[in-house]
Amino acid sequence: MTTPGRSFPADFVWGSATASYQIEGAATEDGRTPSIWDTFSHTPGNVLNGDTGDVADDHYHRWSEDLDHIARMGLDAYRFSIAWPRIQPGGSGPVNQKGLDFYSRLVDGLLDRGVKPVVTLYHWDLPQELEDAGGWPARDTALRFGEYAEHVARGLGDRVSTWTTLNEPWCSAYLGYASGAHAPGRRNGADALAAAHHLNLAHGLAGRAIKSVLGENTPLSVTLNLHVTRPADPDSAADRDAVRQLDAVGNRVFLGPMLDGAYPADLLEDTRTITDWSFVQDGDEATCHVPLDVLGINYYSTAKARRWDGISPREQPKGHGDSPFSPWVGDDVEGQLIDYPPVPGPYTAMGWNIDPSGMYDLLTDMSRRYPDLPLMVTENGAAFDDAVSTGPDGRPAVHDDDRIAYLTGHIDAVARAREDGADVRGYFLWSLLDNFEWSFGYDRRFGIIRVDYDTLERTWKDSAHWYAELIRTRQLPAS
Ligand code: PNW
Repeated sequence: MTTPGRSFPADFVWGSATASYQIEGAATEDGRTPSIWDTFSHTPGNVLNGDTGDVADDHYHRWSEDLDHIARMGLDAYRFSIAWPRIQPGGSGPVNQKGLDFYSRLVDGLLDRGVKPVVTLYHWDLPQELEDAGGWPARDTALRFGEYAEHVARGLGDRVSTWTTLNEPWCSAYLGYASGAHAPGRRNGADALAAAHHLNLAHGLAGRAIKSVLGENTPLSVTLNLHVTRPADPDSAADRDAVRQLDAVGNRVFLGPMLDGAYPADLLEDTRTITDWSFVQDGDEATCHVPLDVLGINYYSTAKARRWDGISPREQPKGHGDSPFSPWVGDDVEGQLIDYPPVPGPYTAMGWNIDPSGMYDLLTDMSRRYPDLPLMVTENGAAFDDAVSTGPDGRPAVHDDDRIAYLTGHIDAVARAREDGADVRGYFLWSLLDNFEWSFGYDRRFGIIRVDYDTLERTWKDSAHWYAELIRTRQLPAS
């Protein structure tokens, strides 16, 4: 892969991203109560090596040192998430001041260093008490989320540059309630679709709460992991229809209510055997449709789809139908007859294929679908098996050329999409630090800063130095 070198304007936002449960640790401190990820990770068999977020990167105590890294790297903005169980232990009721104070210090620390705080209200750490009361398949959870958003908006106020309601509701709904790969680990297709709706509703209620507390001009966003799926055989009408179906159930299930004010008709039709959608009440779709100022897009890789005629997923040959992109591995979803054939490599340590053209296609496609909506890449990055050597100074060194190549290819794709008219305002690299990679625990490292999990020492990988230079020059060097 060669790239010609690209330049970016001075106002293009360069950032990096993290999430509360993945970095904070301090799971029981200052009044925090368990989230579904505490329960899930402490249940044997759910997370590789039995890892939990109890300590993680200990960012809760080392936040100031981490902000110094951010400042030294020259980041324009930092995207982090707020742990709901720190703000409202149990998920409802008054604010826990100590929990709020942590984020208040963090926001001030960023502003002091000239870095814009980009807040995500929900990056998957649902208070366990709300899960016990039904979780996202229950309507009440959305109502509680609206109240939580109002508390945080009052607490952090106009110090926040951009408010993001949800991170990747696809993962919350489908990995949480259909495949069970993520917390809370439930497996029921109807519950997953009810969860998707209540996440949409939560987005609308939270967005409205934020704008009513802080004013209509407060920048509002949501981050979606939109799926780029291609037909296994482009000449097959059946495969193309499988792609349409996945676009409906994976992408338009969120884009529809949030951006168009209605669920797509083909989605409702395709999922009739799973649910009658009676959880959508009059007025809900209008509530979900709160004006957005920027759409956050997370992109990592692509998938292929093929229609299996007349073969239920259970009868498909082993190894198929278990793509991370397949939500339909729970029960009672026999109506979904889609197979995911392997995609060609190269792959990252996640087994995800490396395909920058997916980034280009996604950004240009979204700018065609929503021409007036600015876009922001809120996550992109890669896990690799980093080799640690000893540098000339006797300190650890990580020469992660593979990560630099991945980033180069994808940032080049962002530049090409911009040249071709996509209004992409910025790029947030996932992730600032190695961290708790959900069901893969600490085994998969996405950071551009290495974390030694014995000493919690931070070390810049080569990619961190490379990123700092890109930000300083606003130039992607030719490669
Ligand atoms: C995103 N999948 O997660 C999240 O926003 C991050 O917290 C995470 O660390 C990052 O991407 C890397 O995984 C995903 O299975 C997790 O399709 C799983 C999937 C997609 C996104």
